[in-house]
Amino acid sequence: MAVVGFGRASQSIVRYLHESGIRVLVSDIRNYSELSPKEQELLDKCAAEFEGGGHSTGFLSRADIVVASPGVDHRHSVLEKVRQSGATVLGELALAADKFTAPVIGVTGTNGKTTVTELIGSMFRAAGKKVFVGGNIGTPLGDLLISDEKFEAIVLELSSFQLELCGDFVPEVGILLNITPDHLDRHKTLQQYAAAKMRLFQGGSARTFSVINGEDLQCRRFSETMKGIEWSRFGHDERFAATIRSTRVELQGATFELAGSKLANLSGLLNSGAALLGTSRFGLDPEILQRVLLEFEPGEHRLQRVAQYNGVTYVNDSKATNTGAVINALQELCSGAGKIVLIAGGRNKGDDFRLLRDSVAGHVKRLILIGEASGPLGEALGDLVETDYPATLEEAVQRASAASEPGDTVLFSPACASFDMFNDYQQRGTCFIEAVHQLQKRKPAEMD
Ligand code: UMA
Repeated sequence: MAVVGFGRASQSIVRYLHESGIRVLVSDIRNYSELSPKEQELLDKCAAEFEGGGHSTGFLSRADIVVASPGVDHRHSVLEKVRQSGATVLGELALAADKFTAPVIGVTGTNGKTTVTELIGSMFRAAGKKVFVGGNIGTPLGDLLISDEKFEAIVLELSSFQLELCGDFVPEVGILLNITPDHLDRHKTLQQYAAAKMRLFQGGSARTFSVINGEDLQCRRFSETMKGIEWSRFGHDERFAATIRSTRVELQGATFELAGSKLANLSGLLNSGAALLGTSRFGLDPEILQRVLLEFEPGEHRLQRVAQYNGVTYVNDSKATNTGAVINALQELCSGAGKIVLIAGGRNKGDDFRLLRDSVAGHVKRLILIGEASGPLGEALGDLVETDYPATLEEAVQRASAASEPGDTVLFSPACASFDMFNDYQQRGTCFIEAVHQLQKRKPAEMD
């Protein structure tokens, strides 16, 4: 077998294949000298051969099966040629499809999937069940294949990249949270992006309990194209299986109150509805579920309130890497027209930034744009409000501070990937937080 791309997901797969006694070839665009000492050690131990500095048909077509990392586009010309030479190209989900020993709950959607995956994991844990939580969330699927633990449930956050090469993977429960444009640099069209997400339900409702956001426009549109599936919906409509009323979620005769919790906002309520519906077949105690919902702490870098400084609130939303997430953020924070200074930008993933026009016009008083996408963002939105183009995120925070007044919010919600200036969205968010704390040091001020 061969593995293309030697990142976190594939390193775990390489370890698994080696432990299974399979001879594995590894190909990566990085050279051996560019790998970290830990990666080199793993490669030396587990891989039979390494091809660095790019992928070649000659090297890869020596394998019968080629496993592509999620970040490697399977339409890559070399992979096309490898297919033509008779090899099978698949992703980690396809490799794992017949190896799951516990029910799998797959969670996908453009935004909110990490929160829902974490929430469901917390529900199982609180109910005393041994649960594996992994996938796109960070713990690679290969770790599950290597593990000796006897899990009672498996919760996987699944990206469109993982799903488009998922082979015969069919989960017991599939959850689709929403669809807005993302990763169009790779998928090219919204249809193709949605088609990848919809593969979660390829087993049909006889095999997969199919949970979907009943009020998301694109979810409705694309679910209608899949004939014969009985959808279980969550949303505000009382005919849905899980219904949101004010700060409550109701399903199967039980009511879950979210008031006072970190989930008591629009996306939190929808995410809770999805998690409750997705776990409804496992007989978890409603009292335990209620407690989990009230105590749940969403992860960092998602609408994270960093500080209040001179009456201005600073919010880190570095995980917002697409326009849909930024629209949500502006809607959640909606503190009145023109009260938000928005810092955005980074690496463009093919998004149409004009989708932000209504939200920016409705809520934003100043735009501060950074990174590779600052030009396209400025072209799409610059006529709506005054716009600045600082060179760094630190400078962006200083300009945002100067442009805001008491009662305003400075929101860092990039609408872009982080890789032009940072290693990942976590490092980018941490940089924003540090820059906000630096403001304190520049002038004496009061923090809450
Ligand atoms: N590489 C190649 N050839 C290429 C492209 C990349 O060799 O054409 C190599 C790089 O040199 C590097 C490796 O591939 O060595 C990177 O692999 P990868 O991009 O698949 O990333 P991993 O480190 O394996 O992380 C992946 C997911 N990354 C992507 O899908 C891009 C991680 O999701 C996931 O947490 C991890 O597996 C564990 O399962 C991150 C992500 O950004 C969070 N996901 C996207 C998102 O959420 O929007 C989908």
